[in-house]
Amino acid sequence: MKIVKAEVFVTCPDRNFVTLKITTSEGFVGIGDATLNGRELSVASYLEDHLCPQLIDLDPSRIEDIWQTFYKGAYWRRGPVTMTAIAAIDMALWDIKGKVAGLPVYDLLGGASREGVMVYCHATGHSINDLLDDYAKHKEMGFKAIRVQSKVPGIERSYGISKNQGEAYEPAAKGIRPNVESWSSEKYLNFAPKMFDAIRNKFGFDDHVLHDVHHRLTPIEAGRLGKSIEEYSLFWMEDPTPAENQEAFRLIRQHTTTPIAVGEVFNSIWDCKQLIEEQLIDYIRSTVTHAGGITHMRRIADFAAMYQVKTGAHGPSDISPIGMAAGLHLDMWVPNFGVQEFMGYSEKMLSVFNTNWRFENGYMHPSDKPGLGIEFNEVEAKKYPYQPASLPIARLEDGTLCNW
Ligand code: CS2
Ligand code: MG
Repeated sequence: MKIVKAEVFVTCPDRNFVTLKITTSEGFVGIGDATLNGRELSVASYLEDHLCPQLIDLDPSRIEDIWQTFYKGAYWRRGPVTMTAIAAIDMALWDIKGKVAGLPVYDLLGGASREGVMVYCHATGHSINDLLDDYAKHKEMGFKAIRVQSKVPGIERSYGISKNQGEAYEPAAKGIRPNVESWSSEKYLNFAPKMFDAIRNKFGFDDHVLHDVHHRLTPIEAGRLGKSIEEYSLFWMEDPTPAENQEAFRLIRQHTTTPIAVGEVFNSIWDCKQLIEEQLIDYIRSTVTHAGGITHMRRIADFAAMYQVKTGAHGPSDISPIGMAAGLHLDMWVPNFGVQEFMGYSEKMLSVFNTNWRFENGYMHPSDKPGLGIEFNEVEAKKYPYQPASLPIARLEDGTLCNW
């Protein structure tokens, strides 16, 4: 069997998604997610102008050899654009392999290690009271793990809070120029413990409560935060400080036992090697879509298992349902599973991606259909052309550019 066609589709049902479709000489079709929020066209071009022409006539069953060829053969290795492009090809080839074998991808990886994948949702509020209402709503929906984010008094617009209470959150605003949001670590550090205190006082300690700091603190501030919220027993505090300097997490570890999750912006095992082998983190957040696909994410997960680090994959709505489906297959197999983020998708998004996954009582299952178990509707996709969109930037009160 040979690859005879490799096509890239950029569509925008409420937000931009990039999809790769690989067709073989025997009519098997595989699909992969190549979405990189705010840089979609960069990945689309990397695929269309460089990798797709090289795919023609290759044997689709040789997933590892194709992965190695596009990783080592690029010379300019790693980076989010390169690794997202490779990931899309990898996902599509695993999808084909499953369809040829008549098996779901998690079965090809080694079979199910659990009955279902525990997922966490997002509860947000423009005030602590709004957050408590949104938390109760998600608890009612059956979620056992809930991420909490609230608007911080005195900070007008910052990560994780939609413009109007209750509307779906999409960080990338339409248009080529990023929105400017604001930040104050001092206001946030004084406020955060009150948020968790209100959640635990009202709902108790049975649920898993998570929180995303989103790279915005210095290491010592992150140590202060972790220490100040230990009594609330978080499942994790995420991205407490930027992770380019992996040893910065040694300082956080010296001050707090609050578990740490990092890695959604990572794209290879090298980005997290020190964090994992020094056990500076408890969960690795890297995803199939941005870290080289199932083939590379499986390597990262196995390396993490040696150090008792669990997976906690990124799962915002700016990873397409194809990437989510591929991630759920990995989650079903991976022995050192922690939790899977599931922000959810709009009706319009799901009109383009026909999923077969199941959600029940806080757990998800990718489906037992052969391959990834998801279909891409090209006719619907054509209704929603690409729209330029950019992630925000953030500035301190004195105007200094800071981490968003
Ligand atoms: C966030 C993401 O879900 C998360 O943990 O960090 O929503 C992130 O801000 C977006 O994926 C950026 O596109
Ligand atoms: Mg995050």
